[in-house]
Amino acid sequence: MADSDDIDRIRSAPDLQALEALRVSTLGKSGSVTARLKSLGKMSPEERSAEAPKIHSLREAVTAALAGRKAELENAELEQKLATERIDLSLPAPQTPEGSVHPVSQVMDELAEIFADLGFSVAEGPEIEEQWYNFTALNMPEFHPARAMQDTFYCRKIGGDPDAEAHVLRTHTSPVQIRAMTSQPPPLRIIAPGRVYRSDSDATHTPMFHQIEGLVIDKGIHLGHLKWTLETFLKAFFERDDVVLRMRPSYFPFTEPSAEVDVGWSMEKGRRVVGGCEGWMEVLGSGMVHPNVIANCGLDPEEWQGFAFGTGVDRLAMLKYGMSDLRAFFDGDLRWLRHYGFRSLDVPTLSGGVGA
Ligand code: 2NL
Repeated sequence: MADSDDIDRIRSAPDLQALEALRVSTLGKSGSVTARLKSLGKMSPEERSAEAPKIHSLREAVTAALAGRKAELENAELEQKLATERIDLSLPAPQTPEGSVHPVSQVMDELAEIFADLGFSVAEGPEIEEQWYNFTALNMPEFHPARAMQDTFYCRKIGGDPDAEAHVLRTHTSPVQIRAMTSQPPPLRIIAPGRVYRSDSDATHTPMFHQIEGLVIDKGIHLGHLKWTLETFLKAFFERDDVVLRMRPSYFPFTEPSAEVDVGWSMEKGRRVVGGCEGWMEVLGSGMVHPNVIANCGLDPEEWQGFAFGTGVDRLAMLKYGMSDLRAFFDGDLRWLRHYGFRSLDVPTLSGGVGA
């Protein structure tokens, strides 16, 4: 016969298994509570109306006690698990596929670090750019050859105003610097690394590549500042003190005077490396910011001067880490990435290069 003893036993069931046994022995097919419910059928109507409420409330009490104890025991089990199953975060991680840092990202980090030491901050801007920032402000008038359709990707907003001037995929990172010059007061020392786009594709050109440009705007800036900055940068980047620079007069619409910068190379162990001067190779374009550009940004060129330079990050990566094919940079070939990639937790120190 089920009674309050059953309820006491349920409340003190030591574990879920014992509790299940008690459920079967009370509410199960041949359980004690079930037996009492069945006995109602054999009772006289008077007896039944006296007994039925007691038996039903007993069944309810047993059911509630079972559910209550079950919740208690399950909670205790969880607490126990939480207390014992701790993860030791200092153990080595399980073997998982490991990615690598692309040489372009690595070189951009190295460049940011070198120029941070020289007091430059990193500036960013949109890759879909207005023509004014990409061309006009940079002293490239409407019919300048660099604006020709074959070099520039033009784009329009779908559903946008068809009469509005088209945007372009930025063809260099200079518009980032124009944005900096028009949005913050001088003096300015910034580098602008990032993706740029030109409609050009062959063995040595990809339609997307990476550029880094630098810009200084201050009072009394001259070519000497430019040459010292580039020499200091190239020595740090190639990790050699014997980096020799040669500046050749050149032309860019946004600088006057303009200079192309060559570095000396020499043969070491059958390979051409930067340093010494057995020959020259071009690494940078540079110059004094054109007075028109300074004026276009709302500054007085009599008061403010500056220098600027630009180069291809992909080419710098190839030179430093000895890759020969530009196209492999953007193939996403895992074997190439494993070979030339950098460990994700490697700090971009300057000691991992071929010059080390
Ligand atoms: C190259 C040459 C260069 C600049 C970029 C620049 C930017 C502003 C004003 C004036 Cl906002 N100049 N940038 C100047 C000279 C050369 O890049 O060969 N790039 C791959």
